[in-house]
Amino acid sequence: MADEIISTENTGVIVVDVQADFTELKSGALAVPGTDADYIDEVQKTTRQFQSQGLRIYFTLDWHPEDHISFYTNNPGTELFQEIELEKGRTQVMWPPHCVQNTPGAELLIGVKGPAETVQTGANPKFDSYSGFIDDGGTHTGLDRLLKRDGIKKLIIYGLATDYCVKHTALDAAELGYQVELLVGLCRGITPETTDAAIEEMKKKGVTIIRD
Ligand code: VGL
Ligand code: ZN
Repeated sequence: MADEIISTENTGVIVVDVQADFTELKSGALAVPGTDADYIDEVQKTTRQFQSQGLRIYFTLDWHPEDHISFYTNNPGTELFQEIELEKGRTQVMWPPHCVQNTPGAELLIGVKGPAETVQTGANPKFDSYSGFIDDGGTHTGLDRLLKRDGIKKLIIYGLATDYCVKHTALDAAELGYQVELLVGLCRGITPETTDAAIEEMKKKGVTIIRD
């Protein structure tokens, strides 16, 4: 698979949030279905292959403080997975506490031998950030700047979760003018319905969906 996709040196790879709390393998707080050892092995293998072909690797990490707004435990009276309106036009799903900074749940499960960049998201307690590029308050994470510094024009994206961080990262990438390919086989979603809808939306907005 990796062989036919890659040809240029201006291609980057974004591996989205492959962290302990999102996996069944580590009995994570917000484990995404289908994230067993085989899944992690495949992400690991493909990512290393891309790197050995000369592509630059960018990892995003969900990286929340303990008092993050997206945790239902920080919003008294709310229930798990409820969607609340924080302010006019800004909704927030109530997630279980996950990916708390510097805890085992936030651990990145993919390692590469060569250089890679890591971009943290959701570190502001007041704003969530499904996108690896821009948080819900409009603040840039620095990912776009790194990609521009490296001369990246095309992005290969995969990881967790298809219906949240992968979707928003891919949509923002397309909107920012990158050519985007989504490797669906290396993505897992939280629910089938939102995952299907996310893939449709990405396709509609110019993301090339690659199924292997
Ligand atoms: C994510 C829910 C909450 C994700 C992050 O990485 O898709 N989903 N925080
Ligand atoms: Zn999160």
